[in-house]
Amino acid sequence: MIKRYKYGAVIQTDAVVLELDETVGAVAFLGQYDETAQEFRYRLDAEDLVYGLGENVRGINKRGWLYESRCLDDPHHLETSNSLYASHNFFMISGTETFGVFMDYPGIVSFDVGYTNRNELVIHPEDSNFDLYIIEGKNTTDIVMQFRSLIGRSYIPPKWAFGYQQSRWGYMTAEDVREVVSQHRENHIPLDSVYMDIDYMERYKDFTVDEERFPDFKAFVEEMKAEHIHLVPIIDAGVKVEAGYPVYEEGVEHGYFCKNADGTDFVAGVWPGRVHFPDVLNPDARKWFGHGYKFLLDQGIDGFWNDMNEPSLFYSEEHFNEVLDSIGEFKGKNLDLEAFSTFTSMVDGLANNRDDYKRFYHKINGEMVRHDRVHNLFGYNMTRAAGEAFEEFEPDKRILMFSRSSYTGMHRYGGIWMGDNMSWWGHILMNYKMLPSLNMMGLLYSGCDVGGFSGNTTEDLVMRWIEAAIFTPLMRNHSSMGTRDQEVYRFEQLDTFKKLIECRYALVPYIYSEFMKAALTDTMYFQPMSFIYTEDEQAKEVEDQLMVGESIMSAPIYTQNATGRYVYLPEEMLLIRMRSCDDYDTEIMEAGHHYVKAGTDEMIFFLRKNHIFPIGSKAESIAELDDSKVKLITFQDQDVTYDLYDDDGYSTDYDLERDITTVKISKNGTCTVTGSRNLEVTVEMY
Ligand code: MIG
Repeated sequence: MIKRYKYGAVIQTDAVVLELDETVGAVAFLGQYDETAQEFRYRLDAEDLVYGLGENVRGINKRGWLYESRCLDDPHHLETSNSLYASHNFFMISGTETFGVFMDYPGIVSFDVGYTNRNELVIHPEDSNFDLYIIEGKNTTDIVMQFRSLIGRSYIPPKWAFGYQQSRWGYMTAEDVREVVSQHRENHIPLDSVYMDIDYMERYKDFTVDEERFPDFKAFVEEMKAEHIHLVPIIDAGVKVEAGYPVYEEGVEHGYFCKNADGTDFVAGVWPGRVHFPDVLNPDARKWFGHGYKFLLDQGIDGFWNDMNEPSLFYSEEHFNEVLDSIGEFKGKNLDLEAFSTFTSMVDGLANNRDDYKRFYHKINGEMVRHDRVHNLFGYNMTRAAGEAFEEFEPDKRILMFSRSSYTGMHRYGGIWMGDNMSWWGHILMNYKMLPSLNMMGLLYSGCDVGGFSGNTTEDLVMRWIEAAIFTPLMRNHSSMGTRDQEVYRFEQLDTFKKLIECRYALVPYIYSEFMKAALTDTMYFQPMSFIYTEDEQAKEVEDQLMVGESIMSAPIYTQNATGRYVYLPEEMLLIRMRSCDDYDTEIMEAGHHYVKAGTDEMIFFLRKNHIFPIGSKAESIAELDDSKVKLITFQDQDVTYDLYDDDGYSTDYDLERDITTVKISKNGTCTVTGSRNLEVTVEMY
């Protein structure tokens, strides 16, 4: 049951798709909103767990930290960060009372989850205009499903986006991209796409391609398609200020950019230098910006990633000038600690300064709304611009789209990646823990920069990270300019990398099936163990193992030089230790704590008892995947069934009933297959 409470004059966020009547009176569970302090307070009992808040640092259980929903470009996020790139204001309390809360509010809001007082949760928005939804349900799974039905169905990418993907900021020319592709193809390392970072554009101008570095782009896209490679260009939020550049000229002419208080176009600095921000909160401007993607669609492009859309500001022109004016005062000064830090913070404070959010405006329903009031909606609406354009231009085709920033609602138009992580062992775990929290928000197509974005990586780190990401829908190796190269062919153990990536392709039948079922039934693909083993006290504390779909429990290794790891099994399970698609060993393990060995070239995961795990075979691209046969690995002592979903992978015509093949394996091992597909199966029974 979902109740909606309304406070003040709400600015429509379009997060929610269901229209619910307003409930009046004190809020269920949370009680009275304190208008003066602008907060809700909830007393946490010792055993209460808190789940949710989407993209954020720290644990799956969010207790013990202060989180602030403020979409922020923070490339060096640490355990002490309060905000990351996206804002997701949904959380659940599970314990003495079990319920979900969605704070539908477009401005900055903080969630103090037992940080100030360890037994208190405080929700504090910057102003008192919001919709609050309280969801009551049987358990966390039920609450998530209700929340998801409230916010609408998740975005579904094309099937090729489940392949292995290679990216790096620094592929400057078509030749560089060709080299990456041929290294993979010649070494038979599977690959489905190569990303194009900002350097493909003419001086960082959206919807342009540099003709010198990427001559005859359309033909190049074709050439890559012939190799089963999809090129995925980046689109940035800022539009370069440059006379004669059509996107700039059109935006100015129609008033489609964000404005200063005096009605002139707001100037910020980002990649291209001075830019204007397209006012994607204004439907006309959004439509116009979305139409920009057509330039690339027309050249055969079928995937994009949206960047810098928090929006990230290197500086605002106004603030920059203020700093320049005051900086002169420091000339000849004897800087003590205080003066020195004042000086450095003036310069450091130029980027992503909160005060800059008060300098510009959006046009919403004909009214000028200051940016700070709607800050968290920008990335969502940039991606929505693209999504609405895809519906218009390619209604029957799935286009890959994921964004860096988001707010609830954006999950209907694209997925997200987790932004700029570091090549740190600790970030394998940090990113892994975010997966179930993102799934709760409907962000099913997500993943992180495998191998780490900033800092120099190492061969073993990339290898362990690939293993950790083996079930992640978005599996993209990406790194920053200036860091050590980390395409897998750069390393000595190339053959091991090849085998591990082949495993990914063999797992795609399961990954895709579970992903699609989660998307079409508003459920989660990655779940905390405690969502399944609800009565298991120990499971509530496990933060480095996840349930993946209905059959698998994953347990990645994320420490340097480890030759194995501790795992907790809430029930008897089948260990699968995999080196390649056809080289793995298995072991039935009883419930409890174990130390499981796994060399750097091996990954481990577990099959739940009385569940079926379908695996396919290796392929060098998704297009070449043989979907006519699967091997069913089963560990059972009773009759079991599995619904294997598959479809054409490219069209938007999905049908849960039609596209399911049901396999049933009886206790004595006989297997029956029902459904419209001709599926050849072999059974490997334990
Ligand atoms: O300020 O386009 O998160 O993935 O490679 C850096 C260059 C801008 C940030 C993205 C990253 C991308 C990089 N971008």
